[in-house]
Parts: sequence; structure tokens; C-alpha cells
Amino acid sequence: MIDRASLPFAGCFTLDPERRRRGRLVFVGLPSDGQSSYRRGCAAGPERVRRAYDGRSYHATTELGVNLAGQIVDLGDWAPQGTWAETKESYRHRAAALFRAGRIPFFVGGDHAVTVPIVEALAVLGQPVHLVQIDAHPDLYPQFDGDPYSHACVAARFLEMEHIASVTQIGIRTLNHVQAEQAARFASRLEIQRARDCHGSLRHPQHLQQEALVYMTIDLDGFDPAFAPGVSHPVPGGLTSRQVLDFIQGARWKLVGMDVVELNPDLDVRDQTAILAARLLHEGMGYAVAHDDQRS
Ligand SMILES: [Mn+2]
Repeated sequence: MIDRASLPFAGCFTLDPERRRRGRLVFVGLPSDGQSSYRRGCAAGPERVRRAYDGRSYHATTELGVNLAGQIVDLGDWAPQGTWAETKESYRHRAAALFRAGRIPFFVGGDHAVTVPIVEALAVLGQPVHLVQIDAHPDLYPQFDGDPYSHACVAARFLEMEHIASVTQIGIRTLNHVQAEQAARFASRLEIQRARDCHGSLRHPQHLQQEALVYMTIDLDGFDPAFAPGVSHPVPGGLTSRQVLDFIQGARWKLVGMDVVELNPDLDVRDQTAILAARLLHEGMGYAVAHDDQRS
């Protein structure tokens, strides 16, 4: 339940029925954590993000001065279905409708498995799409504990899709032998920027030009646990909030959508990670508005 004393998501959400029908930028919660390999808890992520980024503590203007007050349509949470196969199909179907309608969705997970049906749905755009993934893990296992749809396999699934032109992974620090073999197999479409090479500003992927369609997927464990303690699988030695915010703001591509996943509120410290998740989405929304050539 939304706390009545709080104003969700820094006051960015609209209540105007006309804007709710037609607004380009939409917010969607994907409260599913059944594909997590070990810890559960990410299903509580979306509601936490709305509430922790309280409009009485934060205002709707981005760092670069884009005022999103009443500009974003909150479509609520898409409930998980009986099985993951059913949930996945439901997410794919509903996301495809958003992309087809020309909307730019911003999703909150859920575990990282939720990104697979969203990326599948990007096929309706009828153009190649590039993925940019912030993550500690390359998520390249062919299957994990017998499950090809585990959150540890998501990038392997992305790279099997024909409409995905490339995957750029930033912040990686858990590449093992099995996944290195997979990385070699997909090398022509996969760029890995390891955390140990990410000093200072993050490098803009050279193959992405101004007109490239990009979907960003941010696993919060890409950050150092000092910045994002509230994740199911923290790995020391990660990225800073500043590095990733600068990277989002300084992008040179056409953002078609974005997600932030793996927030585990049970493990968070004073909502620090939930607020970071919200801040990333807020800045991504600001980027999308500032670079939207179809804006009326
Ligand atoms: Mn991860």
C-alpha cells in the first residue's frame, strides 16, 4: 500500500486521465522473484522504489534540469502468473503492446529474469536493438541448476535473439570458465567492460552511434555494495553511483526503454538502494525526454 503521507516517485506521476492514456513515458513494476538462484525478496522492489523516492524529500527535476512533475504514467505492477512460463508470456505480451504504441517504458524488478520477456518484446520495433547492461555478473550461463530462465542466464538468452544487435556489459567481476566460453561464442556481438578496468568515467561503447536504439538494463549489483547494499547477490569492487549517473546522462543513443532490477528491500539499509534505483530511472526518464524527437 502507498503510504498516504508520501508522494510517490518524487511527484513525477500524473493523475490526469488524458495524460495517462497518451503519455509517452511509463513506469511499470515487475514484482517477480521466482527465478532468483538463491535469495528471494526482489518482488517487493517496485513498491519500495515508488515510496522511498518520496516527493517530500526529492523533487521532480533531474540533475540536468528536466522537470518531470506529473509527466510519468504509473501503470502499476504486472502481477506474476501461476508459473514462470505464464508470467514471462504475460510480460512479453504487455511490453510488446507498449513498444507498439510508441511508449518508452521504465521497469522496476523483480529479479533479472524479468528482463528477458521485455527484450523479446523489443522485436516489435522491427529494427535491431542494442542492449547496455550494468551488472556484476555476465549472466551468460547456458542454464543454471537446470533452468535456462534463471536470472543467471539472461544475457545468454538476449544473445540468442536475432533482433538484438549487441550486448555491452559494464561492471563485470564474476566471469568464470563456463561464462568465458560463452563470451567467446558470442564475441562478435558482446562487449564486456570489467569493473577492474572501469576507472573514472565509464567508456561510451564505440559501436553505438547517435541513431542506435538502446535498451538499458541495470542490475543494481553492478554497483559496489557500499552504494547498493540492498541486492540479493552483492559483489565487492563495483561501480559508483556517480559513474553510472554520468553515463546515463552523457549517452549518445536513442533510449527505447530501461529497467532496474534485483533490488532486495529486506537487505537494504535505510532505503539507500531503493533511492538509487529511483534516481537512475528518474535520470533515464530525463534523458529520454530531452532526446525525444517525437515529443508533441
Ligand atoms: Mn547481477
